[in-house]
Amino acid sequence: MIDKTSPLPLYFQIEEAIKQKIDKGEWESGSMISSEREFAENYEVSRMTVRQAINNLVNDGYLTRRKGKGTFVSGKKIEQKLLGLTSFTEDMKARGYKPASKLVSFQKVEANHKLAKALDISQNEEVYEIKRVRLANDIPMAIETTFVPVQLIYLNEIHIKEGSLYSQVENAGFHIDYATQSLEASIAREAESEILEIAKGAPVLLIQRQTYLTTGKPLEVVHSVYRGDRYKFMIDMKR
Ligand code: 16G
Repeated sequence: MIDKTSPLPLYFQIEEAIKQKIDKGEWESGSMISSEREFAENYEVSRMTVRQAINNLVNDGYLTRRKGKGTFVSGKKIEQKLLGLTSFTEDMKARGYKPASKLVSFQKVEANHKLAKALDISQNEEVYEIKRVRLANDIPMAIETTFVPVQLIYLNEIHIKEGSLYSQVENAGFHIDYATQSLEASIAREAESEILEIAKGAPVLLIQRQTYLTTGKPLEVVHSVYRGDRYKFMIDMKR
């Protein structure tokens, strides 16, 4: 497996060997891999060499380190097309994952100047501030903070906890029309990394969405932090 006479660096050969096992499905996602010491003994290389291979695979998203637990084979990235205006619940169901939310907080707060402007309400008007961890098959995918004007719609905390915001809005007779969304790269801060079960400083995607109803009124402003190792956004382009 490892050819010490090869001009290819040893860490690279180990990396390729591990990648193959993952790609062929011999090592299933979620399973724990051997320790650095075991790898080093098996391959008869130094632990430094093993560490370098594993670090590269963690950075490439093949492996995930969990503090105090070990190193695990990552799940496949969820591919989301940036096409229609869909909700997290719809996106996950469409992919065969079980959507769920952990409600971190649900409260009414006064809108600051910037938020009021974005939601087309007066400053200091009340907005729902909803913080949720969004999960797919019980794995945390994103942290989402949603702001919705209180005057616009009554939101039920239990429903938000157990179900979908968009279905609650639509069941109340509103029609969601369109959204503008931005995506940017960032790194997980300490609190985020704990919630998302990733390392501090791991890559994340910051997504901001502003959604409008068919009446032209803004429905929501949403700030989300998505795991960079789990999410891949796809865009179709035609010339
Ligand atoms: C998605 C939206 C978010 C929306 C939520 C509703 C992104 C980046 N964000 O997470 O703006 O509030 O779906 O989901 O896609 P729900 O209906 O399942 O509560």
